[in-house]
Amino acid sequence: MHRRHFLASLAAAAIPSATRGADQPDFTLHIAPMTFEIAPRKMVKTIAYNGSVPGPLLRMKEGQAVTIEVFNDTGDAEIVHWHGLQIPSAVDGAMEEGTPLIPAHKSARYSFIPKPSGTRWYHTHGMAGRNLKRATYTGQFGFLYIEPRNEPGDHDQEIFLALKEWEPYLASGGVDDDSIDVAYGLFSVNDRALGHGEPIRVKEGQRVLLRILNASATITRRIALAGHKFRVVAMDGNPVAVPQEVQALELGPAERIDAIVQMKQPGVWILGATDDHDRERGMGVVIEYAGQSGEPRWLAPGDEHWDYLAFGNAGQPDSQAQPAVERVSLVFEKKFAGHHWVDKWTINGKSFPKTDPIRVRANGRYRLVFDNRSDEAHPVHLHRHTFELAKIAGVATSGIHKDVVVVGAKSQTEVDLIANNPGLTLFHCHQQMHMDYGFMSLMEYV
Ligand SMILES: [Cu+2]
Repeated sequence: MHRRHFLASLAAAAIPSATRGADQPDFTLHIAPMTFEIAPRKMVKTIAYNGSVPGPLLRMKEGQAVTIEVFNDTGDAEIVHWHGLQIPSAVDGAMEEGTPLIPAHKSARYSFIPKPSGTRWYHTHGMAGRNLKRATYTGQFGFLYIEPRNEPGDHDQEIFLALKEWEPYLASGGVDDDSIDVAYGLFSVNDRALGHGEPIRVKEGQRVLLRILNASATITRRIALAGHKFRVVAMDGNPVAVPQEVQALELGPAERIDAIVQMKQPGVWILGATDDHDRERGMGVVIEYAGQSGEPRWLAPGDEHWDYLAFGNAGQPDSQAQPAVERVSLVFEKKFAGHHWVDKWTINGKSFPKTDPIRVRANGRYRLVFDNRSDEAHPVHLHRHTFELAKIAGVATSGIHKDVVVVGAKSQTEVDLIANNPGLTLFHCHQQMHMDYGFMSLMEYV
């Protein structure tokens, strides 16, 4: 049995028109201000795609060319990034790589051949600085799923869940300094706060595939499903070497996890943030078995430690068997900018746009060494490429292919990269505040 079921909000729009002419785009997006009801009489004003949060699910076939027309119906220039796709710089959706901005009240067309298959997403790639009404603080995000040529049909339902915070405001940061950080007033899974949307309806014995995205601008999220375990099958859309059952999932901003849940505990349960404050303010969704009713139950998971290594093979990637692996060291540091001011971030001692470019040769093999000397974790993202995790805090691994990796505080993560997509390539922290204040660099093919 292989039934596809989407949450109602995701099924809207964006179905390619069967009657389109040769010049018609496959998908159309409108960027515009909108208001949605996150809970009864609780409205959130934001900017989103096609009037929905998340934007429409863009479902593509691997290797089959698509054209997406994007109308910018706002008063500011915008840009859309197709996250996790191996496509040319001119359409990737980052102005630093040379993709043009879409001027206010104008449109642009993006044409590319979607690859690789898996759970991808799209989002604005604008800058925000201290203006939290812009960039990834808004509702400008949506799922982009690339169907593989052969999809294994081993689940009964497929559900897309985006985790998101709303009503951002600037607040004083940690205890040790007076840095400025971002805090939020409301939380949701897709467009609804916990308890105020339709539950996910399941039946005992079903295998439910959850495709989960952390669409946060700044927050790393830990989530659990009371009474159940997740079998992690893919990360950032790419199948993992060793699928593994865990009690809780952790996702940095922009990370995706595909996990299968075996429904074998009839009841009404909460899938939500393990952080009580954020879950109680909306970060969760109800899972309801057929024929069950009552108050949704939450049970905190154990304090199992989230570790990428659980999903990889022990030992180095195969690329290590090949000669000419060059090491590229990237040191991340924070520069305290002053009390009640936003910190600056540096890569090898410099902030963007002054950062030194990472120079690679086409088809060269590189070991990128992310050396995080700061006391915060960073979800670093490389555009237009997929890398393989090679070493985490000194422990070798292989078989985990990603486009974002959370580098722990005061820790080193090494990844292997094959430079197989020539063109300017952006590397940055996906924490919007870090990216906007210097944590960014370009990779150049020489
Ligand atoms: Cu960061």
